[in-house]
Amino acid sequence: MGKRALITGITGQDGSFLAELLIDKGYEVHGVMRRSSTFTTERIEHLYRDIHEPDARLKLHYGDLTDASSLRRVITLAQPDEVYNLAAQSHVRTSFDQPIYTAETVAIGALNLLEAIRDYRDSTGREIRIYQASSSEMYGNARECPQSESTPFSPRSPYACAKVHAFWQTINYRDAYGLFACNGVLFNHESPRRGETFVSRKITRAATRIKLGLQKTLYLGNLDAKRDWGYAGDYVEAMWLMLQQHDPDDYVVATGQCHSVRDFLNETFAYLDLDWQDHIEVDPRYFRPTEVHELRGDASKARNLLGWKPRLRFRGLVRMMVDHDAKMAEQEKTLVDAGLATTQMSHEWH
Ligand code: NDP
Ligand code: GDR
Repeated sequence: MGKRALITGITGQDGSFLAELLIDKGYEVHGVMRRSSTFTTERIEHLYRDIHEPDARLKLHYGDLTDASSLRRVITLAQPDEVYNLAAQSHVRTSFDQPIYTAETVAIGALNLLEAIRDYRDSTGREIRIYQASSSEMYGNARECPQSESTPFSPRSPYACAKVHAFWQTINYRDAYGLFACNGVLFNHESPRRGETFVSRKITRAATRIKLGLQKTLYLGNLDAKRDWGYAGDYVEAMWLMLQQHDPDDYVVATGQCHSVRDFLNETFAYLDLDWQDHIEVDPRYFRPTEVHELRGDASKARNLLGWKPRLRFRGLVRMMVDHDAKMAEQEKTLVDAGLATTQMSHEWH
C-alpha cells in the first residue's frame, strides 16, 4: 500500500504543488481546508476526483490550525505517514495588521499540530514524520549574507516572530519526544499560482493588464528590497526529500541569487515591451513598519545532503508568470469588451 500524507494549507500555492508531487509519487493525499463562504479550492481542482471514484487519491477535510480538536480528528481519520504543515497567515505586511491572529495560526497552530502528532504516536505507536514550513523572514536584517542554517535569526515582523516560535517548537519536539520533525527554511518562491498580493504576482498581473489597457498604474511599496526568488514547483521537492532522509534535520532552500523589486519590474515590463517607470507609483501604505532589506540563501546543505537544486532561475520564473497572466488578461479583456465584466479590482488591498 502507498504512503498517506496530510497537508495543511493544501489550498495555498505550495499545498497545491506538493499535492501534485505526492499524488504523482503514488501517495494518498489528505488536505486540511478551512470552511469559507466561497470556494478556495481553485488551485487543486485539477487534482480532485469524486471521492466515490476508485482512483480518487485526494481527500479533503474541514479543519483549522487554531482548532486543535479538528487537527486531532483529521489525523485520526487520515492516519498519515507524513504531515506537511504549510498552513499560515503568510502575508508579512498583513501580520502587522493582524499580529495576534497571525501568531495564533503560525505559532500556536504549529504547536497544536505537534501536540496532536505526539499524542497520536503515543496512543497508537505509529510514527508520523512532520515538515514545518519555516521561512527566510526569520533572518530579518541578518548581518550575514548569504544566510545559512547557522545564521542567527533576527525577526522583523509579527509573522517572522511567529515562524521563529514554530521553528524552535519543531526542534524541541524532535529533541524532547523523538519526533521525526524537520524545518525547511525556504526563501521566497513564486509561480503562476502565487497569491496576488505578493509583490511578484502583483507585478505580473498588473503589467499584463496594463499591456492590454485594463489598468494604467500599479502602486507598490519599497522598490529597493531584495529577495532570493525561486520557483515553488522546485521547492516542494525539497520538502518531500527532507522527510525521506534517515534522520530529521533542518535545511535552507534557496537559489543563492537575489534581485530587487526594481529588477523584477524591469524583467517583467521589458518582456512585455513596456517601460515600468511609466506605470509605477510608490504608495507608502505598502511600506512595512520594519522592513527586511536583503535576503539571499545558501542552500549548500540541501544540495549536498538532499541532492536538491533549483531548476528554474529568475528570468525563466518571471517569464512563466507573465505568460500565464497574459492569458488571464486576454480572457478578462474579452469579457470586458463584451460588456460582461468591469475592470475594477480591489487593488487597494494588494
Ligand atoms: P499561501 O498563503 O498561498 O497558503 C496558505 C494556506 O494556509 C492556505 O491554504 C490557507 O487557506 C491556509 N490557512 C491559513 N490560515 C489557516 C488556518 N488558520 N487553518 C488552516 N489553514 C489555514 O502560502 P504559501 O503556499 O505561499 O506558503 C506555504 C507555507 O510556507 C506558509 O506557511 C508560508 O508561511 C510558508 N513560506 C512560504 C514561502 C513562500 O515564498 N511562498 C517562503 C517561506 C515560507 P485558505 O486558502 O483558506 O486561505
Ligand atoms: P515577503 O514577500 O514579505 O518576502 O514574504 P512579498 O512578496 O510580500 O514582499 C517582498 C518584498 O517586496 C516589497 N514590496 C511589496 N510587497 C508587497 N506584498 N506588495 C507591494 O506592493 C510591495 N512593494 C514592495 C516588500 O516590502 C518586501 O520587501 C513572502 C511570503 O511568502 C512569506 O510567507 C514567506 O515566509 C517569505 O516570502 C519568505
